[in-house]
Amino acid sequence: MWGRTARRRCPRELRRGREALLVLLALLALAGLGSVLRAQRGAGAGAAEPGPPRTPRPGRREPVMPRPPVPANALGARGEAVRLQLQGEELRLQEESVRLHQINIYLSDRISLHRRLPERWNPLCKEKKYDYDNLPRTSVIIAFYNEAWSTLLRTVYSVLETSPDILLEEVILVDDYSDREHLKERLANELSGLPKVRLIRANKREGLVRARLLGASAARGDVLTFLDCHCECHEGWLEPLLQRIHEEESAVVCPVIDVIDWNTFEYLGNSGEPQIGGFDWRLVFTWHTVPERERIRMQSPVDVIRSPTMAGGLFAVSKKYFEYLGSYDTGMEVWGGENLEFSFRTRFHHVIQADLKLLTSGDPPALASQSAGIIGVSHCTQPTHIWQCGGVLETHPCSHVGHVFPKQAPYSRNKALANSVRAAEVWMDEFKELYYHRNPRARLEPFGDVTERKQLRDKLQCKDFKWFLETVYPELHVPEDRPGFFGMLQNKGLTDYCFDYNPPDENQIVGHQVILYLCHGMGQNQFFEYTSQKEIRYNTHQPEGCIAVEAGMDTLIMHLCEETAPENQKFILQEDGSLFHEQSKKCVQAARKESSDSFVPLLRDCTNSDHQKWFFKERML
Ligand code: LR7
Ligand code: MN
Repeated sequence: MWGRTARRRCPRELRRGREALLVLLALLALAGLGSVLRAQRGAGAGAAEPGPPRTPRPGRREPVMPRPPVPANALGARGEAVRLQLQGEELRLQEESVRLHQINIYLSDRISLHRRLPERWNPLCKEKKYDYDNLPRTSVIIAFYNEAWSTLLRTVYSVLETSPDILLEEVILVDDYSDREHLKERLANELSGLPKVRLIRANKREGLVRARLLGASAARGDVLTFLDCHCECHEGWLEPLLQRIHEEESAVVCPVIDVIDWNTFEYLGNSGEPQIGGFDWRLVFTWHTVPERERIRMQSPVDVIRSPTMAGGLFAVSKKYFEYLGSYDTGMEVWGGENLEFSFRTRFHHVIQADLKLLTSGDPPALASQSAGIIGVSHCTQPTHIWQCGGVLETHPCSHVGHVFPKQAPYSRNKALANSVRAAEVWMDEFKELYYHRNPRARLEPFGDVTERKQLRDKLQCKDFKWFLETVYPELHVPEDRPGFFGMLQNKGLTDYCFDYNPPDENQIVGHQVILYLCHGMGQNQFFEYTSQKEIRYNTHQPEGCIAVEAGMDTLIMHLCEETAPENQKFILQEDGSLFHEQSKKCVQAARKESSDSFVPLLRDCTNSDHQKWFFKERML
């Protein structure tokens, strides 16, 4: 890889010049469309007013802009990994760009804004036919805050160069009060030369929720398609989303989110089965494989996949349905929480009767067309059947969009907690306690007023969270949290030492040893639940871990929990506080780890020592 990328490097000026020439050629090619495009140009600073209702007009199926040729040997031209071999000042600049953006912008700036992406779709997707002339048109809304030039512009170009002209109403960029120089005049100028692109600027930092809503309120399309500002759309990404909303107006449809590496700009992801969204009891979004029940429901691998939740950044929704559902909670600041809040809300309206029918009739296509005819936002104010207003959240396997996942958060996300609390308070009923148990700090977080959101929930006659868990997300284990049997698991002999589990990789939680650490009372990695099945569950994360003892060993190791607890995962917490491992007939003891100052729980012959006594404590205080 190193050798290959080294060969692909070319002097910056030369490459820049070549790219500029290509862009110029492309623009000349566009000149024939001049009048149409000029009529649609609306870029410029200042808040845009919602335009007049659009009149149907003919359009082309070709992308809004042709993609200028990019030499195959240009850096990262086909989405492959690039690792620049830099020294001295260049290396320093690269590192500085990573510090500032948490993305290797030094490299991004050297990769074409018009690059091609490797095929990432299931071959069956190519056989799909779309009803171009009747599909709704979409406004693509991209909110940005202090984004780097090349990642932002690559997003815009990739939308224009992959979206059929006939389907794209406009691209609305919402500047969320950025303070970087390149996003001021220079950006406005650049965008004013692009067809269908509008720029709106917030007058203060709004956070992504209200920034997106600024865009939505100016949007003229029938469908709102939200994207983050560091995306690359794959060819054919838009049609499946719009086709689905055309079929069912209450469908909220996400593309498959492919990963663009923050350091090499490699376009990752595969054409296999996409993952769906869930969450853990800290209200952190998680990815899951498609459950069996959903695979049975799907007619083919290129059918939409229902998903309990979405990641949040990339989705399409009918504008009317979005408004009907109460758009977003405008009390949410900066970042976080809105994705689960929106997912809960959408799915609370999920078509449960349809599911039941489906089970009895076994005829999903008929059902789909039937509901497509009846479900309409206009019917929703006075539902005669619950499912008339049913919403559904889906991922379309034929729509792929890449997203740069930064190295770490580039700006403070300290509002995320309050945002999650708002979602929990409005939508989770008594289940919010399970969240608070696992994140005691959340209980203390000021979250503002949610009266209006609760009223919205009443008005829409939403189902409750119990229904959501049982119907939409049955895979999620619902903790029992019996009083006295959850929280920190503290030792009596050692002062202030608790069970602690810190897997090096959050996505790979099994296989590591449980240790003892000073009790911190913050839930999270010191939170355990003792279940009536006698498991000690580590269930702040997904998938959940259960403490096990491997044959002949004396250490406590995290395994995945199972449907029924296997013998090596069973512990009896006895009245006197001893923690008895049934299979080995031994007791858990707080012991010093060999040749170190740290402590671990180990299996030992049972004694009366306080080092073998344990008790659960919910909080520090
Ligand atoms: O104050 C802000 N104002 C903004 O306009 C903060 C952010 N933003 C913009 C920002 O420039 C970007 O375009 O909002 C967008 C999202 O912010 P990111 O890119 O920092 O968020 P993220 O990609 O880390 O986080 C994911 O979760 C968020 C929860 O609030 C949002 O829903 C993001 O859109 C979402 N991103 C995705 O779903 C892409 C896939 C990531 C995953 C999993
Ligand atoms: Mn993002």
